[in-house]
Amino acid sequence: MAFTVVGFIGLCSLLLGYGVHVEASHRVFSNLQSHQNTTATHQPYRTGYHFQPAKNWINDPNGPMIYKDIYHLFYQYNPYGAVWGNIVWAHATSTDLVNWVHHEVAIKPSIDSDINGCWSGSATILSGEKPAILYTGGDPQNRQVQNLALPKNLSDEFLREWIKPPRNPVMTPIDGINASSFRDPTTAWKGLDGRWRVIIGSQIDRQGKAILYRSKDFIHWVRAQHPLHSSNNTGMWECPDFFRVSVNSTVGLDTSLNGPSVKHVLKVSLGETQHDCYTIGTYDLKKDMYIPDNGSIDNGFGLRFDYGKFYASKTFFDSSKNRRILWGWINESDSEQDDIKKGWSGIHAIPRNLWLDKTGKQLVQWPIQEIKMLREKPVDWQSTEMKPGSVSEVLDVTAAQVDVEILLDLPTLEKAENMDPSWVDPQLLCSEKGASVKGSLGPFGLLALASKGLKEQTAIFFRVFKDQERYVVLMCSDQSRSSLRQDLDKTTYGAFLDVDPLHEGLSLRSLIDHSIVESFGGNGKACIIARVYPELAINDNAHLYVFNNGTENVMLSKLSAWSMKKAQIIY
Ligand code: DQQ
Repeated sequence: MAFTVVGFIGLCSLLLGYGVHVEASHRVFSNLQSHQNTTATHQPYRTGYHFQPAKNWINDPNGPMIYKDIYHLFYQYNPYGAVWGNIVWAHATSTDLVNWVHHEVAIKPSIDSDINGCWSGSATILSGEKPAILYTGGDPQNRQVQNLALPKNLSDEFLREWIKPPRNPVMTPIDGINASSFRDPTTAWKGLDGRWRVIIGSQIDRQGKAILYRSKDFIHWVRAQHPLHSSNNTGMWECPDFFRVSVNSTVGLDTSLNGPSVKHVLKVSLGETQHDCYTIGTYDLKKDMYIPDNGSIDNGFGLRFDYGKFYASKTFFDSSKNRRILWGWINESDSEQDDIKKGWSGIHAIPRNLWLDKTGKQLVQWPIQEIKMLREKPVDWQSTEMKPGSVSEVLDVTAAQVDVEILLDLPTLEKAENMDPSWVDPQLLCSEKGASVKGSLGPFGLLALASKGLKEQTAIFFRVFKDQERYVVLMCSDQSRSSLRQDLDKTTYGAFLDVDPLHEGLSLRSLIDHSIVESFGGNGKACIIARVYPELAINDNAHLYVFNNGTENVMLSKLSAWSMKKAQIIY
C-alpha cells in the first residue's frame, strides 16, 4: 500500500491520491511499514500466556467464532513490520482458547474493494452452520466499503481459505455516508421478519452512528432509514458490537435470540479516546432501534469494558459452552521506535466471559475458566492481618508470570475518609492519590512486577471513602513507578467499583505476564489492564507483594497464587 503520510498522535488523517480524505485510527509511518524486524534477543516483555504472533504489528481481534468445535481468531496484522500498515486478517485456531496454532493469512487485499487494506469485521454463522465474514475494505479511491468473504471449503474445520464472491463490495458509502468513517461491520442478527441485520460504525459531524443494514440473503444489503443508535459529540464509532444478555442468568445468548428476559448491550470503540464504552438498554424490534436505559450513559463518559488499555474489542457467542466471550486488543506503552527494536507491537487480552450483573446496571467480566489449566505450584495463605505500612512478599511463585487472587476484609469502616463531591473522575483521583499517598482505608492491594527494594512496582489497589450514608470504593492501577525508564506512557488508571465493602469484602485478581497486569476488581465488576516495561523487575528478578499503606488494619482473608505455565503457541 503506498500511503502518503501525515502521522500524528491519536486519530490519523491521511490525504491520499484521488483527493479523498481518509481517516484511520492508528499512526501511520509509511517508511516504517516494511521495516525489517530486528533480531533483538533481549525480549523481557514478550508474554507467556497472552495471545501474540511471532513478530510484527497486531491490533483489533476480528471475526471470533467457534466452528466444528474449533475456536477461530482473526486479527488485524501487518506482515511487514511492527507499526500499523499493510493490514490483512491473520488467523489462528485453538481448541481451548489458551493454546493456539497460527495459520496462513486468511484475508488479504486481492480485489478492487479491498485493495487498500482489509480492516476490521465480524463473523456470522448462517443457517446450515455456514460461517460468513463481513469486513471493511479500502477501495482504489480509499473509500471504506464492506465486503463479504466465505470459506472455500466447509469441510476444512480450520477454515484456512476464504473466497470473496464477485458481488463485492456489498455495502458502499453512498447517500450521505462519510466514505472515511464507514467501517467495522458487526456480527449479524435476525429480526422478526427473518431478515439479517448488521450495523456499521460511522460518524457525521462528530455524531457517532451505528448505521443499520438489512438483508434477506446476506449478499444484497439495504440501508435502513435510521441508524440503530446515534449519539452527539462522541466522534467516530469504531468496531461496534451489539448483543443480548440474559437478565437472570450468567449464560450467554445467541446474537439472534429474542425473548422476554433479555437486555441488549451496545459497545462502541471511541476513536478519539481509544476507550471501549458500552450501554445497557432495550432493542425495539419493531422500530429496529436501540434505546439505552435511563442512567446508562452513551456519550463516552459511562461504562467501559476496561478502565486501562483495552480497545477495539469484540464478543462472540460460544455455542459449545453457552457463554459470551469478549476479546480486546492491548497496545503498547512505549514508542514506535521501541516497537521496531522489539520487532513486535500489540497483544490480546485473555478472553473474558461476560454477563449482566444482577443489578442490571453493568456487565461483569471474568477470565475464561480454561486459563486455569496453566496454573501450577499453588501458594495459599492463611488469613493474615495487614497492619498499616505492611508490605509482604508472596514467595514461591514466578512473579513475572502469575495468576493471583486476594480477598480483603475491613473489620470496620468507621475511619473511612469523606468523599469529596468534586471527585467525579476516578482516573484523576487515582493519579492524585497514587499508591504512595497514605490514606485511612487504603491504599491496599498488590504490588506486581516489583523489583527487590520496590524501586519498580505496578500497584493495583483499593481505597474506601464515605459518601453520606454509603461507601465508595475506588480501584486504581498506578504505573508511575512501573519502570525506571522515563520515556513511557505511565498513565494511572482508575474506576469506581460498585460493591458493598463491609459485607462483600474487596476481591482482586491479577493476571501478571511480564509486560501486562490484567486486574479484575469486585469479582469482575471493574477491570483494568496496564502495559508496563520494568527494567529491574524482569523474569526471575520480578517479585509480588501485598501491601497496606492506609492507617487502618485490613484483613487479608484469602490469598491464592499460581505460577503460570507458558501457553503453547505454534507459529
Ligand atoms: N482498526 C481497524 C479499523 C478499526 C480500527 C484498522 C480500530 O477497521 O476502525 O486496522 O482499532
